[in-house]
Amino acid sequence: MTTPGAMTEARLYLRQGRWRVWCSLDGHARAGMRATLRAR
Ligand SMILES: [Cu+2]
Repeated sequence: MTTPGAMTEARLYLRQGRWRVWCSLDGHARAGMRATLRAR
């Protein structure tokens, strides 16, 4: 979703529901760079 060292602005068109997103950099998701989105 993003490249190392870069800030990313993502515009997501989501279907209704819950989406789990996380950072793909090594160890980041484990360090808490993740979230759960709720689309309404
Ligand atoms: Cu990260």
